[in-house]
Amino acid sequence: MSRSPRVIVVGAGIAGITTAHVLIRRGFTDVTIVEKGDAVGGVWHWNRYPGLTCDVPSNLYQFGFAPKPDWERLFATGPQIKQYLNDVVDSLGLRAKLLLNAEVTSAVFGDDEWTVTIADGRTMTADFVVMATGLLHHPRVPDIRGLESFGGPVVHSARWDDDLRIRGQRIAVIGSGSTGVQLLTALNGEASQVLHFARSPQWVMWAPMELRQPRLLTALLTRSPAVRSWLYRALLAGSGFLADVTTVPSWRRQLLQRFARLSLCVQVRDQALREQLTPDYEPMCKRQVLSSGYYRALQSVSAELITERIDEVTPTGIRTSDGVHHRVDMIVLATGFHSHDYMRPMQLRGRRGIRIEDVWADGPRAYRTIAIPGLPNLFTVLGPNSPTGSISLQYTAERTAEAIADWLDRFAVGEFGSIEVTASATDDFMKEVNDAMGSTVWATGCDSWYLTPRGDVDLWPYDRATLAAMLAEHRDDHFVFTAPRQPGGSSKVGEPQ
Ligand code: NA7
Repeated sequence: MSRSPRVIVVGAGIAGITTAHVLIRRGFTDVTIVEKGDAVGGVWHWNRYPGLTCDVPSNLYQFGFAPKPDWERLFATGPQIKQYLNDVVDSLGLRAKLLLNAEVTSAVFGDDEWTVTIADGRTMTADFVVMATGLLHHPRVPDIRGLESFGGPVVHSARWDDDLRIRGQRIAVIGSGSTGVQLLTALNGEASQVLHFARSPQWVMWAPMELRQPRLLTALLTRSPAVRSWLYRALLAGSGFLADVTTVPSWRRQLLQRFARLSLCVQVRDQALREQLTPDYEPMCKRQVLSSGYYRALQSVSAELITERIDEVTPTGIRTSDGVHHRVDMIVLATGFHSHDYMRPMQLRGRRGIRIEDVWADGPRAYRTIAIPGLPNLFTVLGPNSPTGSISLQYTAERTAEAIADWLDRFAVGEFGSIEVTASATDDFMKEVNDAMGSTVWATGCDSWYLTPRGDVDLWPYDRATLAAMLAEHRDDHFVFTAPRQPGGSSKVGEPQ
């Protein structure tokens, strides 16, 4: 018996685009990508604040199956990446598979199939659901007293409004992660004054973020597919350095950390300001911020650093805990995301009605980033413990999608009707991962968006080869299967543990 699986991919960001392409490449054409936004791109669609730049080199921040030879800059801007993702969707023919403006509100499993409901009430059924819903998706609006009383505009970085007036305004930027640093740098100069509220300053490592891609390189990459593929593989191999320094304590880690410290010392000569800007944790413990212009911008007359805690927002400004009232016309919240919500708040019900809130009562967990006990025929791409801080996302998504396609092959030839990872295999994996996390730089004592509410590091503590090997290895003993549906119902061949 052979059967072509019906697949719904939720999310049209990097993970969703990769999954849809890989599945179609592997011969599974009944794929629908369901996207809540009105365009593809995920974070690159939702984010469009001034200064938005990717902190991964452009020639690595691309799909292995869709290399772009003519990146304008070594580190691409948000609009350039958004354009690239749109171009890829068109060139790979994925547009026809897309359902935009379609927020999934629930997904319920029963009788070996998923019923997916869209916000407008439409329902769809599928044999498999792939959650490619991303991490940095739900803006975190801080609970600051009086915020709602502010008389001017308050905008979160991920919901930027292009009509906002910047010129001549006094603007408060709250938050000192990559976003706050990029915003402060970009707004400085155009605004009359930018106040950076950085309650915990971050290490800001110097990198040539504005450097243009050399014309010769563009010409070579355009003309020669061999050079293109060589460069991509070289960058992928080179990025192993990042996995190494973040996961293994070594002189290499110390060297890079020294460079982060040096970036501050060289660019900020004023002793008092330097002290104010010195974090109380190790470089790279949080997601490392890269910038070539932040420290310079901060030292200009139109910028000010405020490290005092915010006490309250008033109708005309922000009062800090030292009692000083800072008058501002506009407040920008660069306060990050609820990064561990993944596919929630959608209602997700698996086997026998089990809810994702119950499965994840102690925080997000998945087997090898890809499968969740209790949720048969559902896979996650860039799910919990994905290597967000160390390995190419595009590479990871492609390997994950290939693993999913391997299972779909077996479904298609009638080997099973449903597949579900066991709780014990997931527990063993989570224990292994959490043990390995101890030697990573992310566990050296700082608070970051990498940490789950329980304090676990939601990242990948191993190298790329281990990731590829774990995703490619299919252990039947880690899963339970039900037999393909027969006319008249499905027969169980195994019970989840
Ligand atoms: P991040 O890196 O999560 O940074 C959020 C920032 O907002 C961080 O500096 C927080 O300070 C600050 N924050 C959060 N709540 C408050 C309140 N209530 N008061 C003052 N400051 C606050 O988010 P980003 O958007 O910058 O970056 C996310 C990722 O996107 C980035 O790492 C790149 O991978 C791309 P805290 O550190 O908690 O003291």
